[in-house]
Amino acid sequence: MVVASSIPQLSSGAVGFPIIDLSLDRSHVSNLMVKACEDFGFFKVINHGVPKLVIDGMEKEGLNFFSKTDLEKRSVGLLKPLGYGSKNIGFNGDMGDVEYLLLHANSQSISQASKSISKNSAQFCSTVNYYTQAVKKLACEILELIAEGLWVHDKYAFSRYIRDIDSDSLIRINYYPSCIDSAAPVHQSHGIGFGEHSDPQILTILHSNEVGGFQVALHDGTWVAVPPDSMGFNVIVGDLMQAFTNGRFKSARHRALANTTGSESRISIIYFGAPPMHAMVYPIPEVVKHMHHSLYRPFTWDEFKKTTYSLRLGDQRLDLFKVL
Ligand code: GA4
Repeated sequence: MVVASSIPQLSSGAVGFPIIDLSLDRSHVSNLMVKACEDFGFFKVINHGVPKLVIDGMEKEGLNFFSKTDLEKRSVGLLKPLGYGSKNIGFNGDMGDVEYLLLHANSQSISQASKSISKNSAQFCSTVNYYTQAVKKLACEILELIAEGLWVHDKYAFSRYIRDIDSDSLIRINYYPSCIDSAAPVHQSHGIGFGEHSDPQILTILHSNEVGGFQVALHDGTWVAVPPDSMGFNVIVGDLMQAFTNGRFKSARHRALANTTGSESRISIIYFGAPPMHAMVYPIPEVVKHMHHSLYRPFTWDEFKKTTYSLRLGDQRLDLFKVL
């Protein structure tokens, strides 16, 4: 079978990120995913099977919402932490030049939220549901491929958490206004759209339009720009995946720069795959076996999420769960 991944050299000479073609041989793809998770905690998938129509529809609903007046957008409510937000990220003083909609990824919550988000709430609701279902399916496929690549006996060891009816997965639309539309002077936003952080969940699936600004840090801390590609999805290892794999995978630190030069707005749509609140998280025995001891103590997602929200965006929250 043809090689399913490439690690392109960037013109600067820096290493680019793996691109994994999901239409190719399954066992090869699963090995490449494990390698990408180990080396970068990040990769891009192409030929992912999510219809363009579904992505375009979601993006259109997002742009439609963000083009509304401040008053209209605020009427959605800042549901702490779900709902509409502008500039404030979390509760501890983090800020960025970004507007966002943050929703629970289950159809009941989407339907409820739709009523205050769009005049055509039925259409908004079905568009967001279609997108969420398609991306959740992709996330499950990726998690099952990773389980296979890790030789974990139970192929559903990770995906069962986000397949669970009570999964706490989220869907987020981030809107980074063009410098022309941005209300914040550049000196105020410090050039940051969404500051450096790792995602606390299991796995993140990020789509963006053709506007750049997204960056991922290598393990040595070097920041690398991810070229925008509206045909692909970016896959980001979250903190819980780092815990499940006993640190064999590291959650990828990433950030979005504010749009300081371009005349186009950047929009990204992000699915965060998370377990139910009371699910226990601990390093899986098959991985620990090769490493002799667990790096992290068992904890619930509820406990981890509470810790996450008590800290700053860029904090290394998983360190607090290490076995001493
Ligand atoms: C980062 C990943 C998701 O966007 C998010 C974010 C959450 C928020 O914006 O409300 C957090 C951030 C994220 C991590 C640290 C805390 C919580 C803002 C913040 C300062 C929805 C999530 O789950 O964690």
